[in-house]
Amino acid sequence: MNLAKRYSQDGYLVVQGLVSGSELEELRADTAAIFRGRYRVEGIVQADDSESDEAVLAKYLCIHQPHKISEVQRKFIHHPKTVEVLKEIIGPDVKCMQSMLFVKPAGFPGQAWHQDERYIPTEDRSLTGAWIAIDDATVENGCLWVIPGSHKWELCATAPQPANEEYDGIGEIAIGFDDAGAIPAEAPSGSVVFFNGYLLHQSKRNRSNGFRRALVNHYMSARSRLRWCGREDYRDIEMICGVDPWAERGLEQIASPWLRPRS
Ligand SMILES: O=C(O)CCC(=O)C(=O)O
Repeated sequence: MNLAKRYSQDGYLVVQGLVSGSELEELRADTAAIFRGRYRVEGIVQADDSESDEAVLAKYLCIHQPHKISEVQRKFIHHPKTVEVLKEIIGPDVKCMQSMLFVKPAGFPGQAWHQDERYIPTEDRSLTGAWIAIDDATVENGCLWVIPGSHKWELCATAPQPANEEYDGIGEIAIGFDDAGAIPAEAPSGSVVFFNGYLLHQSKRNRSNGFRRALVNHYMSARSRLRWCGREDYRDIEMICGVDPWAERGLEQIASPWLRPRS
């Protein structure tokens, strides 16, 4: 079965070996640089030379929109092999509106069940996450879990997160669905997990001794508008391939990087 057919059937794909060893090294080095304070980001404390990268990274869960400050992170939004898959599953015209760089150190919590389209709503259900495994992502260290086929459902209701030792306890959890079919999407480093914005997914606490680093970039069809962040059409985008039918609307600078709280 080809990639597009599998994606449309299951709502997600794990494509192994998309990112090379040297590219992963570059991502790891830039991740350390970001959290050591090379780029000025509110909340990131300038690391002392005597502190190891591990000691520095152990303080942080995730930074949103790192491509706004780092050319390395920005380059990975345009990663050619990732873009080839995006063209197959989204179509010829693709734009990107978000990046998130997870460090997820040992003991840090996961993200409760949700559907990304609830928060980043497209007009054509084209929202797609491309989740680059920088480290091997396993059940033990808190990989993604997905419900195959749930991308064909509508948006679920949500409720405030109840106390649960797996999650960060912040914000909402999707409710009113059967999670009996949930499976882990384990991904060796260098894999990319592509998942649809309606797909129910979660991650659990990192119960290993190491980090679970992942760079997640979010894409959608450039043909759809994006009602997001108070805009009728969010135009702080990067065109990835094809044509921007709304180019006459111009581009805006809206997003700046921010740290996701641990709990
Ligand atoms: O990587 C994770 O732990 C969660 C990622 C996620 O939920 C997302 O990208 O929507």
